[in-house]
Amino acid sequence: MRAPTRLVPTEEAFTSRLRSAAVTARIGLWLGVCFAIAFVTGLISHYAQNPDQPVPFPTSPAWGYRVTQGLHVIAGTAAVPLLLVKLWTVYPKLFARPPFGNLRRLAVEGLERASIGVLVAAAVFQLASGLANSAQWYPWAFSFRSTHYAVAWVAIGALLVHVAVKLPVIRTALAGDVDDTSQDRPGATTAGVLSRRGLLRTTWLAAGVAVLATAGSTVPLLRRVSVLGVRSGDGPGGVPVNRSAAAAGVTAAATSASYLLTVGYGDHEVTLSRADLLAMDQRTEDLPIACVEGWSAGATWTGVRLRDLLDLVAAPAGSDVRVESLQQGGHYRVTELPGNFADDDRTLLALALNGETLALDHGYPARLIAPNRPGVLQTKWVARLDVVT
Ligand SMILES: Nc1nc2c(c(=O)[nH]1)N[C@H]1C(S)=C(S)[C@@H](COP(=O)(O)O)O[C@H]1N2
Ligand SMILES: [Mo]
Repeated sequence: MRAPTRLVPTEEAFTSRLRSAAVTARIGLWLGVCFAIAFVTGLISHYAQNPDQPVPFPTSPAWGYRVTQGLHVIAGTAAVPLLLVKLWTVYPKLFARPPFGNLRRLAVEGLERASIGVLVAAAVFQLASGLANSAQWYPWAFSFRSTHYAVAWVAIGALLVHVAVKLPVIRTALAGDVDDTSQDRPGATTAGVLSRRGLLRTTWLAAGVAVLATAGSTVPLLRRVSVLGVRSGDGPGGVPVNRSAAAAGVTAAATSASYLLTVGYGDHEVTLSRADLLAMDQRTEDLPIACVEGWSAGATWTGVRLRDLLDLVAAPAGSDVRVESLQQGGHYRVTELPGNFADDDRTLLALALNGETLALDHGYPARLIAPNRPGVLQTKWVARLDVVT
């Protein structure tokens, strides 16, 4: 007689031997490592973009933000295949019959399921929103940065609870052999061609391919293999362009012959044309530009030291500076440059990039470039510098 077809399967209906605690725990371990790296580097990035820093973000090493942001995106990318396979290994548990007969066990299991629900939702949200952000695709109305930051705490909190609850299972599973059959569920099949080791190897390979396909946006040596890398080297001077002058609506103002930079401190104001800027002492610095969306590029910038411009209005040492763009709207129209960045000898108002006049899309007539600073804060098409303290 045939068993009646059920609308909802039972946990036992999933018979693949590939699903085992041994596999889940091994993938979970690496997923945990990826989430830990992404969490810490994410906190660093959030802090670097915070306008009110109790302790100023350091200006050295100049490549620090480039490395932490690159690691953030690489860890998040590697986590995508790991999370998918891990969810596949455990999703039959969704169909496990809750212990209805035992109220206490029902309550404990209910709580555990709820915490896993929160973890999965937060993890999927972080990876999906992060991936969309690195592809510069914003199919939502909320602020990416504050939401990604808030949900990061939810994800890491739920992850810690999950690890604490599962610790005994994790320890046994990691200590045992992957292909140990003694803990197989009754009815588990070995049908199919893949072994557990094979599944794990395929998973590591998928994570590796995902990283190689995207990491070239940050790691120059990988540029050629990173077919999916966003913004890997297009743009004038070999440096990617994030927002073009046309998109920012600044083309007319930036190419106008009447362009003037204003430097202000209290009621003291100095205005300079691009020719005036070019007549000042020119400095050349090798500084990377590292976008929060994951790409970064090293470049050689030439221009006027920001501190030299502040000296024209006798701004005191350590002054914070408000940097304003010719752009009329947009999030990055105005940024605040903390005193330690303003006073750093390497911080320039750049007029040239890689030996050529700054391209319009890179911020012509003049753009800010400072060491160890998130790309979003490297203001292009600078119109005003105002000393604010
Ligand atoms: N005025 C202004 N400056 C800006 C932006 C902007 O949209 N407007 N984008 C920022 C971002 S997000 C990045 S990553 C860098 C990129 O500089 P690039 O396009 O010259 O590479 O510029 C920054 N400066
Ligand atoms: Mo950016």
